[in-house]
Amino acid sequence: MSTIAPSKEQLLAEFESKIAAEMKIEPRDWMPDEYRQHLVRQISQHAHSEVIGMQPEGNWITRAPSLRSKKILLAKIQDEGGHGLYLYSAAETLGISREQFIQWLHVGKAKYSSVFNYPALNWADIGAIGWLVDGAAITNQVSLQRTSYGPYSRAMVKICKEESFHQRQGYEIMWKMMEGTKDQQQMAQDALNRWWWPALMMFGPHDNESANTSNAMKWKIKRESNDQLREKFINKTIPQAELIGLKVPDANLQLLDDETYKHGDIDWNEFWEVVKGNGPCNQQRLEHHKRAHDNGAWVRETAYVAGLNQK
Ligand code: BYC
Repeated sequence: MSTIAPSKEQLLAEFESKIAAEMKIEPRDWMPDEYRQHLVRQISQHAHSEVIGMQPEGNWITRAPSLRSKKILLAKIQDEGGHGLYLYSAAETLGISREQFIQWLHVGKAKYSSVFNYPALNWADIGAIGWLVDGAAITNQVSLQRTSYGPYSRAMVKICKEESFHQRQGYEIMWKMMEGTKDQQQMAQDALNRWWWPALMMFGPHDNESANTSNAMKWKIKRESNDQLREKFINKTIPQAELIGLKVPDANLQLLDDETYKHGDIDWNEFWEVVKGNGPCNQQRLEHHKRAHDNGAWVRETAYVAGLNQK
């Protein structure tokens, strides 16, 4: 008995009906090339962000002000490395090797979040990163738990559980500093001033400038747009700042009748310069990653040989 292979039209119709029915697309399912490429780009960039994001914080492990804060920071940074690994694994299910993803990062073909190209100058910055950068990341990732690609969605569920601890770690640092001396309060305010706008930029360009959003929404890769997520983050973070006596550095902020905020203009020139590689730490972050990757070659080779021996 001969079986007739389904046509591309039939496969596409089946794919679209799964998306419409809120079913997850799994690695062995047929998917359009554009859907696969979109996911390869987004998930690998997300993985790179987690791993490069370890650098600004890693710098402060040896200078944490107490053993308690050092242990918490170590655990947090280790979590970020783990998030990178879940995400590389999810991206590899799309048929591209981890080596390839890393190579694309090293030659500048793959991006990572702009926010990690800013320096962490003092301990208050560790508070601001946890509170604002992880806070922004969670807002996005909670939404991505419902993404249509199964492995990405499942990675997000696990990551979100850990990220909420990270956000609290950062907020606790800011809150303690605001209960401290005038100098400590000033340090916390200064860190908020420097990290607020880069945190808002993490959500990407406004919806009308976002080249990838239309396909991402059609395929339910993204469930909410860049602006919707940014607004959510702003509306929940401003009351947190006010509660501990911090002032969000936006002279044009307006509280609207429905208790939401209208924010001032974001400096998109700065954003695109950082994305293009001209931020304060782009070069340093990438060089550090390349050096660590080269220094770790023997570990990968040993693990590979050990893996072959087991076969
Ligand atoms: N930075 O069409 P758009 C963490 C690019 S780590 C750099 O709106 P899309 C943590 C964008 O890629 C977790 N580039 O894109 C770790 C596109 O260029 P390409 C961080 C950006 O994909 C350690 C172009 O601009 N979270 O939590 O629809 C310590 C046009 O944008 C950025 C993630 O990685 C940016 N901020 O939406 C602490 C989230 N924004 O690729 C914490 C995963 C935009 O066409 N990613 N671009 O050349 C996403 O959710 C989406 O990709 C984005 C952008 C919302 C970022």
